[in-house]
Amino acid sequence: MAQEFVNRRNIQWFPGHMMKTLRLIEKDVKNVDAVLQLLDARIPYSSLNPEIQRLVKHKPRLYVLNKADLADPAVTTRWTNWFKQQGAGCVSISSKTKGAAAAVRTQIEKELAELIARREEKGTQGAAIRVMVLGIPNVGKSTFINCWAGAAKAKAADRPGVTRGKQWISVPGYELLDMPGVLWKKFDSLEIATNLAFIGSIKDNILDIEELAMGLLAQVKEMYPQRLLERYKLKEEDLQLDPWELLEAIGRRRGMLISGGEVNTERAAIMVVDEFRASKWGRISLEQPPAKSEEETNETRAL
Ligand SMILES: Nc1nc2c(ncn2[C@@H]2O[C@H](COP(=O)(O)OP(=O)(O)OP(=O)(O)O)[C@@H](O)[C@H]2O)c(=O)[nH]1
Ligand SMILES: [Mg+2]
Repeated sequence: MAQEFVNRRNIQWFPGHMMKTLRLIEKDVKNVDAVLQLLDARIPYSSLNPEIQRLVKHKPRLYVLNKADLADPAVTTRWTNWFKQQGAGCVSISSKTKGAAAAVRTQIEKELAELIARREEKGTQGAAIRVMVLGIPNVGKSTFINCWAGAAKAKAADRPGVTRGKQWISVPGYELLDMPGVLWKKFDSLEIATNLAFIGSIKDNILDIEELAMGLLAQVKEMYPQRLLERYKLKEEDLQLDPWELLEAIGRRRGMLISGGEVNTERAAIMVVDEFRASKWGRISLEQPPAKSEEETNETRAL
């Protein structure tokens, strides 16, 4: 449902610098001990980049569901269990919270127990463990590193494409490698593209903001209808409106009118998307882990 509103035209979301980043990852991954793959807790599956998977598959790795403070906690628990059932290390955190780095470090040390033991044997245990931090744009890689460092060492901001080159950051016992965020060339489905757009991993200026807002409303209306009703003081029957009319109803509620009493749908759309991203609708997960029966029929991305 939501997909039909976004990505109808050919969106150029894979600029040249992302190709460069993939090459950089391929080269530098040889020089690190482990990889942290940051995923967005609201869309763990859609934020799993198959290109990154391919490049780092031989390395010890840990999946980190970041921005868990924005996601539905019950769904996040189901996701971490799902990853563990697949035999993958996984931890959920909010990089805006103290203690996030400690939770990840404990898990890394579990994943790397063998390496650490080998170093102790060789007497090189003093050497810092090198960890590459990877993920899609805007997932919070630099914020996570800053959280670990306890200082704003890497540039971070609320838009995709902030980190432009690699940067090593030293913390006690570790060297962390911050990398630019990267997407992949061909999304498996429109649903994945749409989810990435909703959370702000694709640059907004190449998207149609009204389409984005309508897609989001269509999806959340199915999953968390109550949240929309409460936030925008809508009536139950408003949920029957089509997404364009719903956007208009929300704009009208907020008094976003232009001359002639028409709704300024662009302003309303910007507000809708901003409020979702700022978690004003409450904690929302846009993706659920596959049910057991689906797993057998669906092609699940190998972890
Ligand atoms: N609520 C919440 N916001 C977060 C969290 N982690 C990061 N952010 C916010 O997400 C935005 C993007 O963070 P960055 O650290 O710049 O993301 P990045 O992955 O380094 O992005 P690129 O360098 O563009 O690939 C910033 O506004 C952060 O404050 C989190 O756990 N919870
Ligand atoms: Mg960054």
